[in-house]
Amino acid sequence: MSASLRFFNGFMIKLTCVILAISLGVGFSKKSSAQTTIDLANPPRSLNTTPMPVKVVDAYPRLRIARPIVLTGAGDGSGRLFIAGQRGRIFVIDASDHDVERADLYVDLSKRVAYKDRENEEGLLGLAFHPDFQKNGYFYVYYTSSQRPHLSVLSRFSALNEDHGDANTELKLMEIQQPFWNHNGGTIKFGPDGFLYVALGDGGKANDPLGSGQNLSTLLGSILRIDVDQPSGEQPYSIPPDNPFVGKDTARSEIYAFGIRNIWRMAFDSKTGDLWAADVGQNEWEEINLIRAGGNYGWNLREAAHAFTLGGSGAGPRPDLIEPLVEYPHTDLWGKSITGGAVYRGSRTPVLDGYYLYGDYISGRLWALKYDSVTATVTENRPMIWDNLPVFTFGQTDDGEVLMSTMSGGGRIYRFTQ
Ligand SMILES: [Ca+2]
Ligand SMILES: [Ca+2]
Repeated sequence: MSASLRFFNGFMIKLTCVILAISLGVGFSKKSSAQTTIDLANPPRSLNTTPMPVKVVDAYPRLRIARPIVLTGAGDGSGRLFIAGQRGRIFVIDASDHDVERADLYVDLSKRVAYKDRENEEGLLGLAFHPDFQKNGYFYVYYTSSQRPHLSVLSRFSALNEDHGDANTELKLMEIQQPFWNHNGGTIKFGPDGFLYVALGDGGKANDPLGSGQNLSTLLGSILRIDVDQPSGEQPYSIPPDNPFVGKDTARSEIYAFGIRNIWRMAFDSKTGDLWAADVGQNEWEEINLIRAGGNYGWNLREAAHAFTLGGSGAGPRPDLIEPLVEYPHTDLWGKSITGGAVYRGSRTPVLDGYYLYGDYISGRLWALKYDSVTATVTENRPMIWDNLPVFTFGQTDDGEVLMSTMSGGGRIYRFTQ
C-alpha cells in the first residue's frame, strides 16, 4: 500500500468516525462540558415537577412599603427585618410581628439615590449588614448616585444608635461608571468567609455592546469579592489574597466570577455556603447558576446553554464556560425575567428545607428547586401556586425564613407556609 493510499484510508476511517458520531448525536464538546443544563420546559422524566404543597401568604398584611427591594436581617440577634425601598429609604420592623401596620424609618438615603420609574433598574439596589454589625454598626449599600448620571456607588454607613442608621457617615468604597441605565446588578452579600460579594451587571443596553461580560479588565459583568475590613493604602478595601485573578496582568483582582449579564438576584445558602445566582437573559432564556471562584458564566457568548450570536459570533459549549444548572424559555408558561431567590433554612415550613425558592418578574410564577450536591444534579423544580404578581425580590430573616416581595399594590411582602 502506498503512503498516499494509507493516508487516504486513515483519513476515510477518521471521516467515517466523525460522521458516525454526528449521526449518533455524540457531540465531542458535550462530553467536555462540566454539566448538563436542564431545560425546565422540557425536563427529564426524573425531575419532580409536582406542585409544592405550600401556600404563599402575606407576611405583613397591613404593611405597604414602596418598591421593597431588599429584605434582610442584620445578623445581630435582634430578630428585626430591614426593608430597603428602591428610592433610598431603609425601614425596620420586628420580623415576627405579622400585624405590624407601619415600619420604622431606619435611615433615609433618598437624597443620595437616583431613581425614576422609567429607569427602574437604578436606585438603591443592595443592602448588607457587616457580620459584626452588632459590635461595629457598619452596613453597606449599593445605589445609583443622584450626583452623577449612571454612577453606581458602594458605600459603608454606620449606625447612629440601636434604632437608626446615620446618613452622614458615608464612606465610599467603590464608584462604578455605568454606560447605560439598565443592568446594574446590585445584590451585595457577605459570604461565610466574611468577604463582601457584589453582583454587577454588564453595564446595560442590549447584546452587551461593550463586551463587558468577557472582559476581565472591567468590573462590569462580574461578581466581585472584597475585604472591607482591611484598607489597602488609599483604597478603603483590599483584595482577598485567594481571589482567582490575583496576579493576572490584565484582570481586575476584585473579580470572583465573570461572564454575567445581570444577576437578579443572588444569595448564599446559610447551611452549605453555596452561592446561588439567577442571571437574567436577553431574548430567549433565563438561567440559574451556582457560582464558583474564577468561573466564566458565558455572557455574551452564551445565553443560558445556547450560543448567543447577536453580540458577536457566539460560542458553542466550551469547557471554560460554565453552563447554568437550569434554564427556561421565554414563554407565557415560564416567564421572561428571572428573579433569583434563596435557599429555605427556616423552621416554620419544614417541607421547604433546602429548597431554592425563585420566580419570574414578568409571569409572576414561583418555583421551589432542589439540588443534590452529592450527584450535582437538580432533582426537583416544583411550582408554588399564588397570585402571579410581579416577583420583585427575595430575602431572608436571620432565622432562615424566606420572604418575597412585589412592588404591586403599594409594595407587599410574602412568606411561605404549609
Ligand atoms: Ca448600567
Ligand atoms: Ca450564563
